[in-house]
Amino acid sequence: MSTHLNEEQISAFHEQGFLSPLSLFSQEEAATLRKRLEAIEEQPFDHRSKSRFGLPVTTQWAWDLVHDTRIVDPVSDVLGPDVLCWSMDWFIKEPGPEFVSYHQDATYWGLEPHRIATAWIALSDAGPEAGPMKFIPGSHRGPLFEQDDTFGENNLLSRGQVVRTSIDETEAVMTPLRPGEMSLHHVCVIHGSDPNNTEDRRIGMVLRYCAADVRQSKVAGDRAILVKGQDNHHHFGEIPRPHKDWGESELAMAEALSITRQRALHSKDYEDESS
Ligand SMILES: O=C(O)CCC(=O)C(=O)O
Repeated sequence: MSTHLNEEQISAFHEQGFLSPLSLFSQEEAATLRKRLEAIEEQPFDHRSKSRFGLPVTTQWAWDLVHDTRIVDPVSDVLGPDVLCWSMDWFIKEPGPEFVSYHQDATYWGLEPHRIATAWIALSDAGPEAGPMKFIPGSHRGPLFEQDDTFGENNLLSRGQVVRTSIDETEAVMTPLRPGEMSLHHVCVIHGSDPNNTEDRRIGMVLRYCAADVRQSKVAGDRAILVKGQDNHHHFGEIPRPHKDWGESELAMAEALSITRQRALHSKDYEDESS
């Protein structure tokens, strides 16, 4: 069954800056992916376990997963025919006070132009009580705001980034998802999420995709995976399909990429250290 978006959905994405919910995986598939993640979390805290972010670099199943046409087809409907997967992130919100402050992704990733979309995939219940994503519709068409680093204790963002503008909470649209469903959002849309008031963890597997003409403006050495069409721009180094799960060269590439990304995402911290 095709998971391509129809014209109405494509227009809604461009108009609102997000689209939700989209059916993706069966409950069983979502449960299998959750088990894979939780098995990795149980490993000793060495570079293998730290690298759940690098899974598409280190494991064949994750490299294949980011190519899944059920994800990539709708993404290419909004980004165009040539698509790269830039990253796999995880937003895991345990029951309790953790939250995500309102922010715009484009401000700190260093990727330009902003032909970038995130596929946020629920591997557990992300219903209204679990603190699902919430978006300010149309905000991706407005300015990119300065962000303050609050380093809030329960903020899931590494620096507790908050957009420096007033948000009218009545405008926010909450996007609850069932396990196996996904939302798409534009890299410039203002978004955040509230605490998880359920008894289960809320697990978001978060895949970031960009059009092939996007470049990394902050650091050299960034990499991405071509998942559809052609890359005639070569702005990113290639990430080949792993020959072996957790092989030495695969782990070395993931480790090097993780350092590159830390430099890009936390460049202010790096500047502070070297000054
Ligand atoms: O999972 C969340 O609540 C926030 C996720 C997020 O900020 C993102 O995917 O860009």
